[in-house]
Amino acid sequence: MESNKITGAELTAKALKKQGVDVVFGIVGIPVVEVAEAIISEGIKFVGFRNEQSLSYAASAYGYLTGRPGVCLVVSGPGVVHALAGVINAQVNCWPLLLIGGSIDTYQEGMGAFQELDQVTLCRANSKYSTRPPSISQIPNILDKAIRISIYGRPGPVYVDLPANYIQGSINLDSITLPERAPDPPKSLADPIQINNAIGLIVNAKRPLVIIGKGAAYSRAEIEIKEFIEKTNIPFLPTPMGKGVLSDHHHLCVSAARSKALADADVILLLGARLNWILHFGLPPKFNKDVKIIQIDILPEEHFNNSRINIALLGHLPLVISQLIDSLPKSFKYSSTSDYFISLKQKINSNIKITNEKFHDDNIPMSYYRAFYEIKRKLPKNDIIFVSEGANTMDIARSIFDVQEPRCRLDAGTMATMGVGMGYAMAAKLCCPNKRVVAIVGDSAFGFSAMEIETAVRANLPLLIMIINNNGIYHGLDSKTFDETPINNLPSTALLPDVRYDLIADATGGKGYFVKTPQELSNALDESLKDDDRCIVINVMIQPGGKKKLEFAWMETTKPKL
Ligand code: TPP
Repeated sequence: MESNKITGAELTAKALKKQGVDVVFGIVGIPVVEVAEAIISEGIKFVGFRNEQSLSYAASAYGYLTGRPGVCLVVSGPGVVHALAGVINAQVNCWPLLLIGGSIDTYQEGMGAFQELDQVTLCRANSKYSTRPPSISQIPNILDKAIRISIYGRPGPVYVDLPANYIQGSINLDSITLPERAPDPPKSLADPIQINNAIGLIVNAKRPLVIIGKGAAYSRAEIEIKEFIEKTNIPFLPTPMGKGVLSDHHHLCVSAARSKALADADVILLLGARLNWILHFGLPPKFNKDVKIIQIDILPEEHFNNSRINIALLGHLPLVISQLIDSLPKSFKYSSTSDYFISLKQKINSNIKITNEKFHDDNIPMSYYRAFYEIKRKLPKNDIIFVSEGANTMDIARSIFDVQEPRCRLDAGTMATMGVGMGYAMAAKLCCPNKRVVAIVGDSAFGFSAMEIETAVRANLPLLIMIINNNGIYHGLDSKTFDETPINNLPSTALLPDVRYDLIADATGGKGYFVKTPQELSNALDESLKDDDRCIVINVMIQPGGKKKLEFAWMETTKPKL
């Protein structure tokens, strides 16, 4: 090959490098091995996973944490099918992601080729952009366009198809200009008339509340939100991944009185959060029936969704909050002695008291609360990124582990997807190597991507994984009951009792602990916290719970009027 000739694989790698891509999450096979090798030759980190679902989850979290799309490289057919899980999860979470899928030679299309699939069509329904470059020479431009689309407006996933004959074909590099790194998204202000209307509502509110969503975290609005909250003295409530935009320790945080704050508030300022199931659609009885909602969102179509009374502030969240700050009357400050404020504080104190009592239940097996109390006592207060998945495990952990910095909590998200934990944890460690990544996951949730421990060990991404093991999905059976139950009568939630998930860490060069008592848990944590360069799994046995009726506080939503 002449010196100025390069393959489509090499051109793809060069284009990604020029775009500033520094890590690619992938699994190789025909026809993308050459692309991965070219990526590695360009000095881009390639993290090879064990399942495309996990790598696409990892890439989506990487996109959320960095504001640039996490890049996935997968094989045609089943590789794209598995990765679609992360594409859809990214779409629902509004996180940027670029999936690059190998595909069959264009001249074999429709012939039943090896792993043939119409991937462009498959991804189109669930992404912002799905395409195949028309020629090898167009690969860099299409990647540039895909990256821009993934981060401009509401972020989301994009798909680019790379046929095998493009990957192996060659082109003269001199004939190509590689696009520079796609500029960061353009930013816009909200309509000044609506800003004034919003200020009118805010200053006249009797019981105002700010709700901070993960859109606020994504748009890096923490400085402006802090200024707004502290100037106005309005209480705030984060959504699960909005936690940490302002510290949970902030004196205006009313997370511990969530239901009361939602039910009482007469004016709500919604920052980068959607009125979906997580916020009970903004409807009574969870919300006050007369509440007025001011919504700041980057996407016009999101406004007025499910809510009745609404001021729509369209624009880039930090800029729009600055507009609000600039328009506040000079002397405005919400009173800390109002009945609303005092009743919220009282509710917070009584809820904290109830939780503290649950911490001191010394039964063995431990309760969720007893196990979490031990973990909370031992973990350092700062520089932690929490990853959480499971049902009760995630729900209870959310209220117990305080988050102090933005983008330091990742969970199953808007899709409530199990299996995201290991990918998210690795993405977090890649983005923030100086923080300790602590994954607190249910035993069922962990099982969805348990083999990725090997990926984390191999990629030198030390994680602290706490498996809250109750032998089942939501709850399971103790081993005696399990053994005595005929196999056809086992509840659908049951998993094998006392599974030694910790041994997966030992088997792959990490370190595992199997703990049944608070003291064993405490000892394991003491040792683990001295050890910050290995993957550690602490398998924490808790009460299995038996054949309970399912109860989900977080699913108590309103039946919308049809
Ligand atoms: N499959 C996917 C991909 N996502 C889901 N949310 C579910 C299935 C249904 N589901 C919800 S929570 C959950 C499952 C399977 C697991 C809950 O069990 P566990 O992780 O052990 O946590 P626990 O509630 O027991 O604390």
